[in-house]
Amino acid sequence: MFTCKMLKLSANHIKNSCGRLNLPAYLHNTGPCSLTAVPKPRAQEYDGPSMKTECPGPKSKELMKRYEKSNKNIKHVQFVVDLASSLGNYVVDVDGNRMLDIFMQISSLPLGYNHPAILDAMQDPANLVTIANRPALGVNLPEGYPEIIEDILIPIAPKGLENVQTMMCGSCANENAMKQVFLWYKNNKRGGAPVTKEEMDSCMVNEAPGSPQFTFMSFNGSFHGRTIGCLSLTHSKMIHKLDMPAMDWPVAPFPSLKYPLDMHLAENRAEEDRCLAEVQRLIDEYAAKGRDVAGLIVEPIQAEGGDNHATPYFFQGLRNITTQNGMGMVVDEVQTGGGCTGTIFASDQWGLDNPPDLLTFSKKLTVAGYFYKTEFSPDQTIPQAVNATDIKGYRVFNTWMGDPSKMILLGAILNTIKEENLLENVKETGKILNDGLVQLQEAYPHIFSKARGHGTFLAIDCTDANTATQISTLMKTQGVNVGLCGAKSLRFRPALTFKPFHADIVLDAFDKVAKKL
Ligand code: PSZ
Repeated sequence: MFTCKMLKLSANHIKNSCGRLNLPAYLHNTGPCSLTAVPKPRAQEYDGPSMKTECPGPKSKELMKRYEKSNKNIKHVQFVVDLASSLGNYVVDVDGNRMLDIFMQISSLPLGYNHPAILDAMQDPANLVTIANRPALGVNLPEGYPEIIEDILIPIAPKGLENVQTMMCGSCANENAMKQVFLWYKNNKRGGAPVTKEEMDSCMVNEAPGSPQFTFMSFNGSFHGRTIGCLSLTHSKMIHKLDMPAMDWPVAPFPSLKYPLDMHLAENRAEEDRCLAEVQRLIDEYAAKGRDVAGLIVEPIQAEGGDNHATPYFFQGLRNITTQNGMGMVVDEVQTGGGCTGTIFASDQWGLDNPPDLLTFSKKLTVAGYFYKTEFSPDQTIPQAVNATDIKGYRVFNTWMGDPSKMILLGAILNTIKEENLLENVKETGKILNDGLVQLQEAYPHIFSKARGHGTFLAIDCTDANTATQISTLMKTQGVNVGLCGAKSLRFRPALTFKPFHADIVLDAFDKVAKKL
């Protein structure tokens, strides 16, 4: 059954809301269905949410049980998606429930479901060979790949970060960005001295000096991934970390600001100064223990941790401190990147003269990886005066090192962002949604507070964790799929194609839910 459906999809047959299989929905305005034509973009979309059962419904529950026979790690699955029927901003589940999706696969679908530009790219015969043959990019570079990188990724590179390394996921990008900082840091310390035999021997048994006692700084409330290395940088929820060994690395306070930001300027400035002072104090404390802090990693907005904001002043401060202490600075734009804050990267809005050294991405950019300054390139940090064949290259490496087929998707996504003026749309719709959330918290101050964000990357706090969970469940009964983050926040992560009329549907649903509480 499953294979059959996937084949149908790859043959570009999308099952429309009537359950018929026919030509792609966006080519036909099929009368009896509740698909309405939207003049631009080409894609049609449903005319609103439609709930048929509770969510998860009986079919979802049955399929989840079946899946559990072969995978005992599914307690977090919320419902089973009918991908073929999902379209644009609407996710459809196997019970026929159609929800306006403002969580979008954990903030990772930039154009919503089955966008024609993506379907077209996937079925373009010119792309077939790239989709069919996944190369090991580190050893057998496919002809045409350098041009793909130059044409697609380099044009969105942040100023000053002229190199890019693709990877497989956000955690994988952060792991390798961190590695590049450690290599750079050690190279600077070595100052051209040759690698010693002791270093080469000791690294093989995880001991210093070959495995240095360097540390990496991160912030309270951060999320940078769940792999063993990244987990020591992650501090948003206990459940991510419980029972896992962790490195003794410094964890600095992230500013706890008052919202709206522009009404608490003096207090917020003092709080950011307090955190910056603590960053420097921790660097000194660790250095005194012989545990140099080689770099730090920070999210522009702490997303999983509860949409915690800091101002450009704070990030400028971090840039100054890292430069003064000879440290690398990594900005994690895995969740903030891809246009949802109104610019391709949120850090584009900081206006730093000296940009961060590395910037990681994944999610909405579909391809994962990081941009980096040339001085942080692994090939520039090869130690001198050792047998060159032992160390040359090969320091940041794995089997795939990315996925060219996903680059095709990214090309279609970036073209669409431009053609459909989606960054402007994000700003416009974001303002409407944010204004609506502010009105909501004024109308229901006992339930909602702290509406905040940039573009459509928005959040609002609820009274407590239980209320937040209850509201997200009730929102589903109204046909809106909204995500949670932090201790008691609801987060908005719609597609870039989310329009003002979608925002009205969401705000209306919130109003209905709030009245019920
Ligand atoms: O619970 C989880 O494991 C989740 S839920 C959402 C994420 C993880 N986000 C992934 C993420 C991120 O938001 C930031 C800022 N940095 C790194 C990551 C890790 O990316 P993936 O999941 O692709 O490894």
